[in-house]
Amino acid sequence: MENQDPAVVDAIKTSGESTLEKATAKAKMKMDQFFNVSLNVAVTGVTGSGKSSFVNALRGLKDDDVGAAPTGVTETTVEPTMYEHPEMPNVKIWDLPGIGSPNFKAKKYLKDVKFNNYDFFIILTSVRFMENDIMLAKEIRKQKKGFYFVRSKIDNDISSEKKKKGFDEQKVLSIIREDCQKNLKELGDPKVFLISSHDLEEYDFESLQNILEDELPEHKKYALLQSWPVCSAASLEKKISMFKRMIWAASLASAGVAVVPLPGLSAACDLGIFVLFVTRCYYAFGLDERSLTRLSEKVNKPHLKDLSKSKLATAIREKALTRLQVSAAVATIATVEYFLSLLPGLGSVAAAGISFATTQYLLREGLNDLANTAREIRKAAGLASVQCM
Ligand SMILES: Nc1nc2c(ncn2[C@@H]2O[C@H](COP(=O)(O)OP(=O)(O)O)[C@@H](O)[C@H]2O)c(=O)[nH]1
Ligand SMILES: [Mg+2]
Repeated sequence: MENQDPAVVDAIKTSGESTLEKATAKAKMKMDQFFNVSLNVAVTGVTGSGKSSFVNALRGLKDDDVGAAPTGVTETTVEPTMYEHPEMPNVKIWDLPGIGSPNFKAKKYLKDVKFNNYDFFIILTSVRFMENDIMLAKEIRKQKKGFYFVRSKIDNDISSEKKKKGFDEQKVLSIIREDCQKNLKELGDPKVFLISSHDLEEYDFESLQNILEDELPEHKKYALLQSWPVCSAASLEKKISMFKRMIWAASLASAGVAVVPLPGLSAACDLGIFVLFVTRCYYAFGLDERSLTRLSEKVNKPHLKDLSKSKLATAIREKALTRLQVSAAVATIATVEYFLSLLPGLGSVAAAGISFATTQYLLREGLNDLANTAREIRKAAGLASVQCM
């Protein structure tokens, strides 16, 4: 170990393993999970409760975007419809059939939709929860799966209440919350999240994200945090911290130091991991064209997306890597040298021969550059910010 690059020794320590070989194997396994673990979210509720709109919102899409789930249509299907996250095919949101029929049988419904395929259920209502919602929740619990109650279309409630004298938003929200919770007592008073699919920055979407993060197993949490839209300054910072915590693994997995562990010697570097890592940051931080356009529209600042001075973000946008799984990234290694040349302080580095320390430096620089760009854009948008961590 004494001969080794101090950066490598540090990474081994962080991995909790005793040797470079073991640390590298663990890093590769971690990165594989980080990029590819599946997350299947089931969205259910009566017809018209806002399921399809919520599915779109979770995928960062507006209802009229290409590839969005059709909304405002009467459901005729009895099969769940699967919608992949646009950039992360490992994350799937399922639009389940409506549960409104008078002779609804929760057990049969769950069997028909193959409940075991989902990590958790979201039960939506746009009014209040009814007998069928409660029956379904009980049955989901029996099957040892998680469920979360969401009261949708809160923006509608707020805008109609706003017209009344003495309007108090917090009061309106607590009345809705209590009204919904009243019906759920027999389930042990589960929390109800008030949400507008048209504006995830408002109301309880962030709390829902926080609860899910607390309750999901670690690797599923990675998929959630990478794929779900940024809904607040704190949610952006959480995403940034998650990527930071992965740097040791991304560096070890891509540097290939196990093959050539001596300092100063170049190693075969799997730059596919580097490209995938920074591209995932780019999408997770909302720096892609679609997210920026949406943000511009929301705050009515059309030039927001021109504000990004990050060359790395621009390069990723130009090379537009989508369908981000490991195999997709590996195919684009040819673009890597171009990315590398954009990062400061490197000069020209042969893409296939850089040291562990350089790989780590590149990942850190790339991550910080994209994180700061995302923070600046939020600031320019006039959205709340938090102290940089
Ligand atoms: N204002 C507002 N309208 C919503 C929201 N969610 C859904 N809608 C509208 O409610 C209607 C029914 O929504 P949809 O997603 O098709 O419901 P589904 O039948 O449960 O899939 C559509 O016209 C949507 O545009 C929301 O959060 N806010
Ligand atoms: Mg629908």
